[in-house]
Amino acid sequence: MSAIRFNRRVVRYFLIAFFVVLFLYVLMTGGGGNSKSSTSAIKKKPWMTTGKLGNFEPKEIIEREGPGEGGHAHHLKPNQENDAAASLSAYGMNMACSDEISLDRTIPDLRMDECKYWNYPEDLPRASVVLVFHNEGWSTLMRTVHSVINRTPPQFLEEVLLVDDFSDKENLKGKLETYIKKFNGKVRLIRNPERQGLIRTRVRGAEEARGEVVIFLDAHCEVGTNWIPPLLAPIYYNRTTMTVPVIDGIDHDHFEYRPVYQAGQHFRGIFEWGMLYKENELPDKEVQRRSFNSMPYDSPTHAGGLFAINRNYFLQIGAYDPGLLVWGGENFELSFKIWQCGGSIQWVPCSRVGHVYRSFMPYTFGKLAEKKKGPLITINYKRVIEVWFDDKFKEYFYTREPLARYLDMGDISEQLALKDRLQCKSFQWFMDNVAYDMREKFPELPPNVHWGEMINKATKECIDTMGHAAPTVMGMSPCHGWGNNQEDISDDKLVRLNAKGQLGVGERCIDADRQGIKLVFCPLGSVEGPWHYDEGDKTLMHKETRKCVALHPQSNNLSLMPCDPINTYQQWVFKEIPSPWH
Ligand SMILES: *[C@@H]1O[C@H](CO)[C@@H](O)[C@H](O)[C@H]1NC(C)=O
Ligand SMILES: *[C@@H]1O[C@H](CO)[C@@H](O)[C@H](O)[C@H]1NC(C)=O
Ligand SMILES: [Mn+2]
Repeated sequence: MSAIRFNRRVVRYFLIAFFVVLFLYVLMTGGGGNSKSSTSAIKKKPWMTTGKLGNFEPKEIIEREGPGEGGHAHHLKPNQENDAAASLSAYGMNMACSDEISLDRTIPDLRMDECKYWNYPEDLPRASVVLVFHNEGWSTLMRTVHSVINRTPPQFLEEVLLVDDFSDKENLKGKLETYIKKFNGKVRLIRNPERQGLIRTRVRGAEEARGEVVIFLDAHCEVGTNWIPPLLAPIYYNRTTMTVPVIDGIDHDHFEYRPVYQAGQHFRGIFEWGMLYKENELPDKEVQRRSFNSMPYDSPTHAGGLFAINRNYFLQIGAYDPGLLVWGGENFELSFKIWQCGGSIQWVPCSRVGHVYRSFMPYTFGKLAEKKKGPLITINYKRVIEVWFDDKFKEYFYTREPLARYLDMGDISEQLALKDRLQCKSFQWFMDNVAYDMREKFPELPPNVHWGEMINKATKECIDTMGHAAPTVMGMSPCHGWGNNQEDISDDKLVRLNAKGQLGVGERCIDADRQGIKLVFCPLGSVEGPWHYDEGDKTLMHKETRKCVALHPQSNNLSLMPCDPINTYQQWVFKEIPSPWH
């Protein structure tokens, strides 16, 4: 009895002492976790100490010998060519080569020299690095994990979260679960019970992540020296800032690590009116805003795969539109939403991440694509522009992609309600204040006078890029090339004549020279073209030479000839494509 009573008293004193200590602790730290950022109103900005390495720079440079070390190319022996070719066609990258390179290999430090002298606050938020994958090759996936573990200060790494989008490769099952145990809980694996596609799987990763910040990387990356503090710092100062590392290239054949951009040159993400992602040199206005060229700068958009964002903020702004399908356009959706609804996007020169650019996309979308009619990516673009563009800008998209008008984008009322709830600004505001440099590269588009297939009166055949990329000569082929397969819409014969005489095919233009009628790169920043179409004669005249587009009866070749309006080989009619999806 007395022993028990004695124990109870000890326990009681113990508990009192415990709560007193806890109370004092809470008092001193200002409530811990969540309120930390609000109580310490003044946060020390990163500071540069020239000549003295920054506080998170590695203390020693690791050098290693072996295949692919130092980011050098690794070449297989001639007798391995079959394995190389087989893995290249199965994965879009040479896994036979990757498998021979250490998961801990060293890569070159390609940062600007200035980057080594920045100091960052010690209390940056902790990150979950989220890697989404579907049937990824083992060694590229695990090299991504190893590089993050090796090159991230542990106090900033909450976890590496692997999110498996329903892979069926055997080694990504039990073997993977066993392997990650060696990271003592730092690497966590969750799996989708069915295929969801990249976009929805990323959202699931964010929902399940435990870090204050989520950093999305592709599952075939290698992070660079001291990559994480510069990426986390802007988010630490402002939770509505999303950050993007500078991407380096890793060769898909021999895994050489090399810069994509020239040293010290900065680019930022923009787009053209068909919603193809483009990059533009950093405008002077942004250069002048910063005191060092190594500092982060604003960017209208981003390529999509690699970025860091406050987890709660990402979820608060609705993450990605759940109506987006599989892959594509989500980078624009997130960018427009962030900027228009009060946040910002910054590219961070001192944070570099290498990425393997695949030779092609080796996966099918399987069942995910079956339900929809028309090209998935254009459906996504249509959803994005219908939510975020003002009416005037929507027209530019439909001018550039006339068939998109027919596509069923599904219900966007939830997205419009979100835009309303978050009191987001107009697209005009975004163009004037954020993407102000876009206009000089991709001016506002004049309307199409005609669009569709361009049919020759004599042969009833259609002008066609013949599947070749610019610059190339245009050819002729039977009209209505898209057949009945709805997934196989060919844009090669979809021609647009605008009100300024420009003849476009996709993002390219049609022009003429001595060799014939050619598909060329459109002059950047111009919507004017060399053509005059005569609505009566149906001739297409080259304004400068005053000659007309003519088809040669024997060779079926195209060239400029002296105009002869009654010659049917010089007569062209445009036929709009009836909707292939109804
Ligand atoms: C965070 O960034 C946004 C967008 O640039 C800005 O409007 C806002 O004032 C910033 N908030 C703070 C606390 O600095
Ligand atoms: C037709 O065009 C092709 C490709 O440009 C060229 O090789 C060929 O010589 C041309 N034929 C004639 C008869 O001009
Ligand atoms: Mn990738």
